[in-house]
Amino acid sequence: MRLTGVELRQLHMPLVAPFRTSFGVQEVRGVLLVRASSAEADGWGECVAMSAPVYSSEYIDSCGDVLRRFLIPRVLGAENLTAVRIAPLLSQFHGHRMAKAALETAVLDAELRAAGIPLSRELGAVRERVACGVSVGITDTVDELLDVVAGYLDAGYLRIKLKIEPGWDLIPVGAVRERFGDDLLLQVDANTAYTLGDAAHLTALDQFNLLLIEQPLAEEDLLGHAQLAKVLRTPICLDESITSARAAATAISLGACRIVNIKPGRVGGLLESRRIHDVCAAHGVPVWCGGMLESGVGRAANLALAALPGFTLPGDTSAPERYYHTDITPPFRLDDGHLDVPRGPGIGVDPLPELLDAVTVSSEWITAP
Ligand code: OSB
Ligand code: MG
Repeated sequence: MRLTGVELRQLHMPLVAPFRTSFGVQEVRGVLLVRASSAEADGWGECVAMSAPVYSSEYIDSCGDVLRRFLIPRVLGAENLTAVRIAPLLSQFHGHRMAKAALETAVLDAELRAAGIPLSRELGAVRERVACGVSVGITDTVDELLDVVAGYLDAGYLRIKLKIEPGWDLIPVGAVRERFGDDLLLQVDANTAYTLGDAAHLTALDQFNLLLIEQPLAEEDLLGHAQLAKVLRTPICLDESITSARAAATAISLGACRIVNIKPGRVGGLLESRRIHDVCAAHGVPVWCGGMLESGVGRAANLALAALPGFTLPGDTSAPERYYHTDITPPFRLDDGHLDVPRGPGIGVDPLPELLDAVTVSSEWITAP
């Protein structure tokens, strides 16, 4: 395949409700979509970076800049381009994994569409539908949290993840456990809001029989997580810290985590995600598919990944209406707590032009000189 051009499209998608985490409140999802165009087919990739560098160091405009200046020009010139060649072609450029992931996914989608192969099959999926959980933001009151959780359980979600931070942890988590009972699959996500000095406080979470606590400490603090793991009964799951298969191997050997959240955007793409899946499987470490409030384009790719055999825990692959009044693709429907893995070639869904245009704030094409 030879790329004829790449489109960078910025979207503005209002969320159905503000989403509050330990790193801030989000009311609108800015989305950067990448379209890779070739004579055979076009492909789509969603960049998961947010508007500000509050989850990781990347943000939408940094991704747009590095894609425009460095990543796309390198890939546009290449003959016989395939998705597996993207990472080696871009290895000279350090970091910027979310930007690289979006470009790799767009090229992989174009390549698979041209060949008529579904992404799930290409990755090695073993399931046709995926068990779904939902990530619940911090609310103003515990009563409000209980109502929100009740609504998601009514909708059929199989697992609840509560966002926590210092001052919003033992009381809300205890209230949810008490109200919904011991059988509820419940976990928490701190998004790096604690320090090792909070270890004694965090051990009080052990009484709630959580599936896991996600990323209590800083992204770089693998040793801290290993220390914390010695005093916590609740398994530690890493999100922000797992930036590559190498990072996953290091974290597992240090004893920093017993479970891994895989987000293709954070780790540089679907191919690296599969390597992380394989490293974890080899160590007997369960994985689950995280989310970044994706539109239908990113969600479709996440569902294909989540269908791999090592994804044994329900992920944050929620249905579109949990995020948006209108998505840009035909909506995935939650059925008995599951979403179907798309079956069509590539990511298996197409953005609908009218819906896409309605939320587009800018578009630019980068073409070979
Ligand atoms: O830490 O998993 C996270 C959303 C944005 C950034 C980071 C995270 C999240 C979520 C929601 O928890 C995941 C989703 O439902 O897409
Ligand atoms: Mg997380």
